Amino acid sequence: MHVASPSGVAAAAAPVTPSVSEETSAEEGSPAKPGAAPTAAPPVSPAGLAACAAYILRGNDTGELITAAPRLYPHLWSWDAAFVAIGLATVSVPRAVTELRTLLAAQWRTGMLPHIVFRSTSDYYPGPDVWDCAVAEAAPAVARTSGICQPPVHAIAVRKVLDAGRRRGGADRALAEQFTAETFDRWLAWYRWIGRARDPQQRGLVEIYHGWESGMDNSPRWDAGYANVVPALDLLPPERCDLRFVRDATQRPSDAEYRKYLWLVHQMKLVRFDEKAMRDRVDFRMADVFMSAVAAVGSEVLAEVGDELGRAEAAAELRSLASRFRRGVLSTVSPVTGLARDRDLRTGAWVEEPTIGGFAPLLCGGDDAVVRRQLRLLAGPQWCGHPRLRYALPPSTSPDSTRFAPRTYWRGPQWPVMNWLVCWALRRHGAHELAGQIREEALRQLSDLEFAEYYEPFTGEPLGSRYQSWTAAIVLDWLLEPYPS
Ligand code: 2M8
Repeated sequence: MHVASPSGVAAAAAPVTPSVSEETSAEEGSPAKPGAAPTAAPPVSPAGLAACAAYILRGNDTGELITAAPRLYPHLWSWDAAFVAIGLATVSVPRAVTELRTLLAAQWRTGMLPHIVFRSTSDYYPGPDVWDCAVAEAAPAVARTSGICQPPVHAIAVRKVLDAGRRRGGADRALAEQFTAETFDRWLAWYRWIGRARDPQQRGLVEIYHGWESGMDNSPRWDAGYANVVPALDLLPPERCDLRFVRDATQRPSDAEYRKYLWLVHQMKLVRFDEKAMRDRVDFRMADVFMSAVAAVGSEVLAEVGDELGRAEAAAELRSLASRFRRGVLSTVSPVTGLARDRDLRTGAWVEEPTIGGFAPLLCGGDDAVVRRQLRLLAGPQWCGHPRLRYALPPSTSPDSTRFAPRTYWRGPQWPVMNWLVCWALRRHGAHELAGQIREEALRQLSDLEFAEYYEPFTGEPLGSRYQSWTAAIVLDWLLEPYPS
């Protein structure tokens, strides 16, 4: 990995508290200037950066919930909420607990945590009326939600909230411990659901029926799967809501992709979101290796919490789930590239595209030789050490891929939240040096104060939404959590 230049955050000479200017404020929709060089990062102290991050979360807080972004994503997204809680835990344990409770209140009777929990008002497509989850037997009565799921990172958030409460002591400790004990069975039901409903044949691989479930919506990981999705109806609305807020359409999925996304929702609705029927009737069915790794590590983390609560039986069950998913992930590793691979369950074909999803074994571990090879790959010239990168951070798709698109969403840009997750996993495996370098580079990138959803890897230009909640949240964790240097 090329050596990180001195951090703009850590090396800032003048501890200037940054103010958010009109120009950057809420302009998720600012017309993009393709190829424009980013402006120089303003000098900002760690305290200033953390204050800005907290300010952004405060701004995105509707009282009901913290929206994933101020305008582009005006609702609660499942895995965003987990990362948001991780950040909130550093500044307010009670607010972090509330966020997780809001998500849990929308849990389906099956145990599934839905990928979106909708607020009462909506300026997002497809909104609750399109999803129409009331047709599903298992949908909750108290909340309007989508009918699919997202990666189960939530146990990490529960762990972080518990640790933060214990560190702070007093009422925070009492609240965090009470919350964890009281909700443990709800989280357990969620991981059980993943194992039962999404890995019915116990391959150790999570099946998904929509790219949205992966959280990496239009990644080249799903191109083969989407090639089989042929909409019989054109469900695209006359105006794409998302393009009102991100006006450079190249940063978002295309209309053709959106038609497929909406067609899959339509197909799911026809079978009333019944999990068995969805498996057979929906045109998209992929084994998602990254989500499987998240399921493995999430189950493991929840098992550790279970141990502390004296829930030995549940902990053993979670550990066996974790080892099933770990084995599944390792079974997909290409001996040629060293990367883990998704699989199209309709055709049996492996997906060979080099994307960040290929680093699934770094998340869940399980084979030291595979992990060592992945550490070298991650630091090497196809990834963080690519000579053209402005910041030494993993792009969502390797720049060496023919499908790499530096401005397009999950097809190339660097995602701060992914950097955080990779960093967290590296620390868990004891790779503190590489984790420290990624943290430092990521904070340098984020000292532009845009808190963008994703970044152009060669220029560092902020892309997509600005003031994205999970971006602000991970900044808080990185700056306020006591990490080894
Ligand atoms: C993006 O996905 C939503 C659909 O779920 C969208 O594009 O409208 C993804 O980046 C996803 O991972 C994320 O959870 C969501 C909200 O940040 O936005």
